[in-house]
Amino acid sequence: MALEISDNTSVLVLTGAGVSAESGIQTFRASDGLWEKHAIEDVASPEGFFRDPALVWRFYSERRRSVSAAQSNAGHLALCALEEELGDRFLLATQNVDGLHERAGSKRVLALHGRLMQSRCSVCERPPFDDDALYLSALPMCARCEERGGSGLLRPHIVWFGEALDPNHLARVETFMNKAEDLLFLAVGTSGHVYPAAALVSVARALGGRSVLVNLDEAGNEGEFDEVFRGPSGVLLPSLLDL
Ligand code: BJW
Repeated sequence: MALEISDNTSVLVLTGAGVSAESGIQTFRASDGLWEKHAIEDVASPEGFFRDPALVWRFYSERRRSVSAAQSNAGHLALCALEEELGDRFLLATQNVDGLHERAGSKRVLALHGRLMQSRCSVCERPPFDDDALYLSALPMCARCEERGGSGLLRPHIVWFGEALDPNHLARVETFMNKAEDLLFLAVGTSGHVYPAAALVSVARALGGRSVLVNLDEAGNEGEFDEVFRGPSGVLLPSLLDL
């Protein structure tokens, strides 16, 4: 069964780790997921980073390594094909930091939780820059700070717990939803446990939008969706989007 998408429908897609699972990227909350082997407060909080930056850099370096070897899957490609049809009536807000949507060809992408293949300084205002290096032993220092006699430590360009998402991203999501004549909110591969992303479905509904979830397991906010399709996104998305 295909989703109803007409000439005036605008589609806001929210993706999570599940959409990359079929590319071999580990999710977070599965029994064999990333949070099973790593304490969230150690590797995904600013406090954890300042306590043990070497541990955090090892965690993100290993993830850089596995993402470099991965490829986009049929779910990423289906969303890319939908964007080609809808143009500006499409927006993809992803919680994933792996860049696989862009590698599939998606263009209107907001990386809500940052980008794995970028770093930034933990001290100065130097903007985030592309960086796929692995820091498995020595800690990386900020060249700009060093030029000025300082010693800022580089950190991954990731939004950790307790840190704010880019307000421009949230503003763009809000504007997109407000402008939509007929809004379809489509969440894919996300457990619905992490905010503010998990609250977008209720915003869409409050604006009169339809909401659809495609997920393997039951999500924390599942009751808020109009329709739920259970299964792998790489199989379900191509048929739901009639591609
Ligand atoms: C498949 C599949 C297949 C598998 N096909 N499906 C309101 C209430 C309560 C708490 C809060 C609140 N507002 C804010 C908070 C605090 C906090 C929060 O949400 N806590 C909760 C845990 C309770 N939020 C924050 O701190 C956020 N910041 C914030 O709100 O700032 C406010 C602020 C304002 C001003 C100043 C300062 C602060 C930041 C959240 C950052 C999240 N970061 C992480 C880690 C970093 C990124 C990284 O390292 O990669 O992002 S946490 C982790 O969870 C990661 C993910 O992006 C995120 C979501 O996980 P996701 O994608 O849902 O993955 P899983 O594994 O949980 O689920 C995968 C799903 O896919 C499963 O359901 C499977 O079934 C399914 N699946 N295979 C389809 N093939």
